[in-house]
Amino acid sequence: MAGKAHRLSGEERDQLLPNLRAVGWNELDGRDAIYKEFHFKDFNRAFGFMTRVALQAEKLDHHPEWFNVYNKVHITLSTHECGGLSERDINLASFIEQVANTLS
Ligand code: H2B
Repeated sequence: MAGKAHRLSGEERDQLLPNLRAVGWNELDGRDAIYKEFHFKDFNRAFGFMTRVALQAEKLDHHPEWFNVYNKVHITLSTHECGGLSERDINLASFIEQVANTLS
């Protein structure tokens, strides 16, 4: 990944977060991270979604914290390197939205 991650400034958050909030991503209480719960029709869809996200995460060297049971996938995104939200999380969340929209 090129460059060091930096925590998003207030101004950057005002610019970047509204689109994600509008599709269900929320900031966590007590931790600088964003969170969303995805529900699919069945486990095959959920796991297909996770597979596609996993391959992209590996490519970006930026990995989700996630939890799966059957058709549910809960995802938290944050950047350990800077101890909070960075542009990497925004980029991964946008990719995740694209994948979810083709599978749900
Ligand atoms: N994923 C996330 N979500 N945050 C990170 O800071 C991070 C990561 N760092 N994946 C990467 C891997 C780092 O540990 C490796 C060594 O590049």
